Amino acid sequence: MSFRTSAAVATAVGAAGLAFVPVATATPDGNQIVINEVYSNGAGLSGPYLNDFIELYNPSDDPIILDGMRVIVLGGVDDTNYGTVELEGELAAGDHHLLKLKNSAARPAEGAVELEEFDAEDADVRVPAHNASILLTFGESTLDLVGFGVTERFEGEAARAAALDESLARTDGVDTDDNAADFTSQEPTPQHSTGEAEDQDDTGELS
Ligand SMILES: [Ca+2]
Ligand SMILES: [Ca+2]
Repeated sequence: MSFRTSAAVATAVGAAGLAFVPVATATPDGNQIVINEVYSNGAGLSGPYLNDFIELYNPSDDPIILDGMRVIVLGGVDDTNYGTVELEGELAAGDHHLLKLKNSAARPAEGAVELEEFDAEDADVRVPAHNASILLTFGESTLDLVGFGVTERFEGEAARAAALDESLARTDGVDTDDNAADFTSQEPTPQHSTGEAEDQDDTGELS
């Protein structure tokens, strides 16, 4: 007799590529770090920032230790690994953590700027512009997953890729485990840690 539970779970997120990627668990209580914004147009001709970036958010009421967490960037079409960022430190309740990624702009848009304030930097990691999946993991667990464009890895339904001068951002930090419902293309708002708990208003701006 064999038990296929694990295999079925792995298949649900597309088993190719990584050995095993558990299904991201819903965070209806808002008690875990979420991927809050993904800007993948650093190499584009029209984006306002030269660097790709990934912004994390702590929607909970308590500080959360980031040590041991990883952000993994995978290409959507073929699961190419675009890099992993190892997280460290602590993220206060209601605060953001900004990962500054690669500046791969060959012909940057006029007025595009380098990200000057951020929490961690990895100039070797970039996010594919149109089709990608971003995983937030801790050990063997996937805490959150965002897939956009053509990809086999997503929650619920993959989000549509952002417009060429915009980013994909989560609405109000809420994670319903449906990427298409939770993320929209909007003007980029790279937010870094302030070290203090803050509130987000309805527009995602700090208040
Ligand atoms: Ca999620
Ligand atoms: Ca933001």
